[in-house]
Amino acid sequence: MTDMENTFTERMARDQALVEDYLRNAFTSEVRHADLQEAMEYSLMAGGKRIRPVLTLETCRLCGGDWRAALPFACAVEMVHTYSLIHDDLPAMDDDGMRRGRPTNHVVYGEATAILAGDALLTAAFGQLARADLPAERIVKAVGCLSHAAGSAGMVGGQSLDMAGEGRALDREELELLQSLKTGALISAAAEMGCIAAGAAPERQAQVRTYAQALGRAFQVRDDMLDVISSPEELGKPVGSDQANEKSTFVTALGLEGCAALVEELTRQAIGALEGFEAPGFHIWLAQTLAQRTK
Ligand code: GRG
Repeated sequence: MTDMENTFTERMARDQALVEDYLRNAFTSEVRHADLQEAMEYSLMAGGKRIRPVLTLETCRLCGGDWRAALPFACAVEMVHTYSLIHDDLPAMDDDGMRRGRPTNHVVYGEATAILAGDALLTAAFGQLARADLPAERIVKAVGCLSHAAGSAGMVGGQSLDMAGEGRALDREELELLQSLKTGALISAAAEMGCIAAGAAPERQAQVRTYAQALGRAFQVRDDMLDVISSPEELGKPVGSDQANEKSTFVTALGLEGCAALVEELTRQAIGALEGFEAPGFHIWLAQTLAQRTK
């Protein structure tokens, strides 16, 4: 590892620790039912990679903002992401038993509590936005950005297409649309909320969107590859589930080699979008690192 890579790895670890601390203290006295609070914290504090909140913090910094003020935005995105994972694992959706290296929420707390824990995390996310120590105008923009990305025009819409497409082969175009909504929209919102927190110019936000959309696509293609080439120990969830469920993925569409080439090309595109930023080193490193991730 070069000195530069070491520095970025440390910076990522420091950002992740900030996010962990903030999330740990997010619900202390508000939740009225101990089981519900436990279920929310069980999934939220289960050791996810925290890529989305790190992207918010680092993009705020990239745009010259005070990244500490972006922490509530960052953690709001992670709450939405965690809710989506809890609901995605439910018997009515993917019916998965393991996530983030532990039994899924509904396996431990039952379906009703898992649904409510997801609902409460989604709602709490918007409460977090309201709490940010930033100008009201930026908070309003962040509400618009996150609700658009998480809702029927974004992640929920993608999940709905996914459910509707079960049992038949999707073509490349359908797959791209589904994944750009299901996974890409929230990743893009995570980065754009960093721009919003920093009060960045619209042109800068547009560049960041291009970066994050390419990053999100590469992330999803790599995710499909990992379901074939990784192990349950590494991923914290079963592998081979796409094939077992006869799902259309980028691997079924392009093969493993085609996927590797696409991840490389998308990573190049992501990095190319950063031209003109003063210090894009972390974002470049992140794109390169995610392209080779093993979990
Ligand atoms: C239920 C509304 C609703 C949406 C579900 C996110 C999602 C939509 C489903 C998850 C299915 C899945 C495995 C998608 C692949 C990409 C992805 C989002 C992986 C999980 O994100 P990571 O790798 O997870 O960032 P960690 O645990 O590290 O946070």
